[in-house]
Amino acid sequence: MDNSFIGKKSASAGGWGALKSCGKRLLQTGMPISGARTMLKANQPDGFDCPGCAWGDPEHGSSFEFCENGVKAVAWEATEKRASPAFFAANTVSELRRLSDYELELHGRLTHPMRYDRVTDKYLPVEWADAFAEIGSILSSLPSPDEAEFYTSGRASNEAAYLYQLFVRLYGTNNFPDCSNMCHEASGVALRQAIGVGKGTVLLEDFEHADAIFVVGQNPGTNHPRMLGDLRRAAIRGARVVVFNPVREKGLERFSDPQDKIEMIRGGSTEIASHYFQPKLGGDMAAFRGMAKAVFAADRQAIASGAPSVLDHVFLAEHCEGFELYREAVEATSWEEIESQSGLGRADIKKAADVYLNAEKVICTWAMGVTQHRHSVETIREIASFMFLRGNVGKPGAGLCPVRGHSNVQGDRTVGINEQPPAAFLDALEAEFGVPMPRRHGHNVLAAIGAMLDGSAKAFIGLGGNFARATPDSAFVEQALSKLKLTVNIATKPNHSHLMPGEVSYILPCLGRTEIELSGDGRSQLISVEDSMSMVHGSTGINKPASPHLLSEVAIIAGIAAATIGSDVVDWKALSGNYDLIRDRIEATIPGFHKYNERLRKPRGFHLRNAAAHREWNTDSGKAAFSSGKLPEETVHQRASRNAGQFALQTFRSHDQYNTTVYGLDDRYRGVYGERNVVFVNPADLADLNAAAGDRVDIVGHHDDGIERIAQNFRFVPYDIPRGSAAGYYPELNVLVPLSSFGDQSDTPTSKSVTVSFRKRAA
Ligand SMILES: Nc1nc2c(c(=O)[nH]1)N[C@H]1C(S)=C(S)[C@@H](COP(=O)(O)OP(=O)(O)OC[C@H]3O[C@@H](n4cnc5c(=O)[nH]c(N)nc54)[C@H](O)[C@@H]3O)O[C@H]1N2
Ligand SMILES: Nc1nc2c(c(=O)[nH]1)N[C@H]1C(S)=C(S)[C@@H](COP(=O)(O)OP(=O)(O)OC[C@H]3O[C@@H](n4cnc5c(=O)[nH]c(N)nc54)[C@H](O)[C@@H]3O)O[C@H]1N2
Ligand SMILES: [Mo]
Repeated sequence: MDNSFIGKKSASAGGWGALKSCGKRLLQTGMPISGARTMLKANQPDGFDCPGCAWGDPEHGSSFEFCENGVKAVAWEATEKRASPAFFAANTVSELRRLSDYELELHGRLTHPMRYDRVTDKYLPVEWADAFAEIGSILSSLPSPDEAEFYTSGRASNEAAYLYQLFVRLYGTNNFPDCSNMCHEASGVALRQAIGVGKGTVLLEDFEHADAIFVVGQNPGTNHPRMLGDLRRAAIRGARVVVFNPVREKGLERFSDPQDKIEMIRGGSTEIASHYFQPKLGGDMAAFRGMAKAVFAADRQAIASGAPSVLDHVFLAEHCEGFELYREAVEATSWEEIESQSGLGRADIKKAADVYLNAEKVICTWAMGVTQHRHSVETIREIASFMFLRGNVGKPGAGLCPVRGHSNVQGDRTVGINEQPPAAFLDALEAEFGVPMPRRHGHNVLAAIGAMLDGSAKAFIGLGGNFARATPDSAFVEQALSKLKLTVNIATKPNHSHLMPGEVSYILPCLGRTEIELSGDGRSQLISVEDSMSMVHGSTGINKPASPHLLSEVAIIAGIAAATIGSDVVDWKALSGNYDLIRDRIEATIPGFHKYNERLRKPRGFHLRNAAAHREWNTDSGKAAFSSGKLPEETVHQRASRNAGQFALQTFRSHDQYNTTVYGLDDRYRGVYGERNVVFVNPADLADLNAAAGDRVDIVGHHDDGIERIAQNFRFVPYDIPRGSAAGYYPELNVLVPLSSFGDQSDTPTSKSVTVSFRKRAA
């Protein structure tokens, strides 16, 4: 069997490999001469916010915050390749549909607004004014505004997102399916319940003071590479880094910092994780409960021996509610249950608990490995409860840190992209604009898909993103999109969501983060974004737009809004001509933005106050709330292990992709080259399956809804991953993620817990 696609794994993350990859990337994408200048301006006070990830920017960092995957994200946008009208003239939509995500986006930046022509099955160029007029007339002819779905992907700036929600609410609906519904929704829900605010409580500076950092269900080496710099500095000064991840991820093991000249010259690298635990998929709640059990045992022992309690009783008494119930729930959970569900031995869990006990200040970070399970909300509540035990929320060097995905996904939420808007926000909008706002809750991603499938939705507008490929059961979603009356995608590059045209369909090309946004009067506009640490900062593009026909997202939204609802309530043209005016409206309607325009122009921007970080709890009880639920009845892992031949599959990202955007076919840190249709399994499982590395299989989904789901022609890669677990790349595997499997309270598709088996393909 040909297994030449499996090669050497990088010895460490970062280092020369990262630099080499950057050089290659710049050459391949045909980045213009201004390329180097573009890179130097990323995440700098007078530059643009890197569209790569939502990790915070340092106050006194090196001259520029360099990161390999940031380079890819920037080069991807700054490419010289163009998906021009000639490209669309040469290919029918049916032909384009046969291309992979990778091949499709390789064609480069969109240059003209395009309208689908059913007769020729091609997209043809149109004038902006005509596009706005037709979109406006279809939207205003719908019997109810609730028949339209307004999707947002988390790259949109605060200004674009605010204008978008304002238009949509004035139009009359709260239908805001958002990428965060598939991402950190569970973090928002759980943290609002636990600490009264759906965001993390730490600042970047806290990483300089933490004694221990728990990194749970996250692969920063690929997805938040700049975080590795902070983890490395912490490791060097002796902080413990405790990882929970079923997969051995290179970046969490060793990192060689491209910013460190000595490390680069010596070819050295730094050990990141002091402890690396490999739980089974979905086993984190049990692991945290086990650690809490160990903490309570240590507490009893301390008290028995006359030592002080290991718990922070002042914090517990003054700030918390539900502690006793939590303690009872923890004590009532048996070690057998904890071990079987977490897949970790008692001794290992105690080791992790010891790190926690020996640290004064602890940070816990997490991402999709925690949020994309059925019981994610409960798991994050458990994490918060565990952190409360020693007062690790609301003090310097400690706290809860969900690491966000898209570079402005947190900001979009802050400025009103929310299908269940708080009444106070709607009141503020009504006061500011003098007209009633819709009060009915709208659709999230799953509800929007449901409405498309049952025919009650008639229109889809996408502000960025790739709805058809990012969502579960992608085959169904693609069909659902093509049944609509109107589909509109505001985008920078062509993707598969554009190839499922409704009756009337537009692709509206916009400027990217790196490009200069000129307003009506020719002045360059500043936009703003919010990172994972709630820092709001400015971003100004520096590159010439990819085409003279592009409009900014703000201008496109303003154009659609004016054509749909007119300009009586809001002067769309004025707002899109001067973003300061949009920010004035944000300041007037959203707490925390006082002196927005002034403070945005300070070098590092400003911090949105987080009440929980100051130990003010905006929860129902006014206290930090422990949760005391039972462990899940059954995790994906336990379910799969009941049936011979079944595995628990997670869908994650390779090193060469940004969500549905595939930059290349390699996954250097995992030693896979030139191939994305792979599935990682434990070598012992491979032997049991009588299979070898490189063997081809179909992956068959097992879900109790009678629908057949098969991902065809994948190849085995033996990997250091627990037995009974499997992993492969999204979006290719989204055909296996069932729409009807989602998180309790979060509605997040369970992309990290899919039950599958393997079927050998005939040679
Ligand atoms: N270069 C690059 N950067 C990105 C992105 C990108 O695609 N490319 N995407 C952006 C976005 S939108 C997001 S949301 C973030 C995503 O950032 P991550 O959450 O790091 O993304 P994933 O690749 O999904 O990785 C999930 C990690 O969790 C582990 N995991 C899976 N299941 C479990 C579990 O049950 N328990 C535990 N403990 N671990 C588990 C996996 O092994 C994997 O290491 O990154 C953002 N940044
Ligand atoms: N199976 C599985 N599914 C998942 C996940 C998973 O881990 N596993 N992760 C989920 C997560 S965390 C997320 S966040 C979603 C992501 O879902 P989305 O946000 O919908 O997807 P992206 O792939 O980030 O969107 C890429 C497209 O955005 C457009 N784009 C890029 N930059 C810009 C810009 O500046 N402006 C505009 N208007 N458009 C732009 C380009 O046309 C590009 O094709 O996917 C989710 N789906
Ligand atoms: Mo995400």
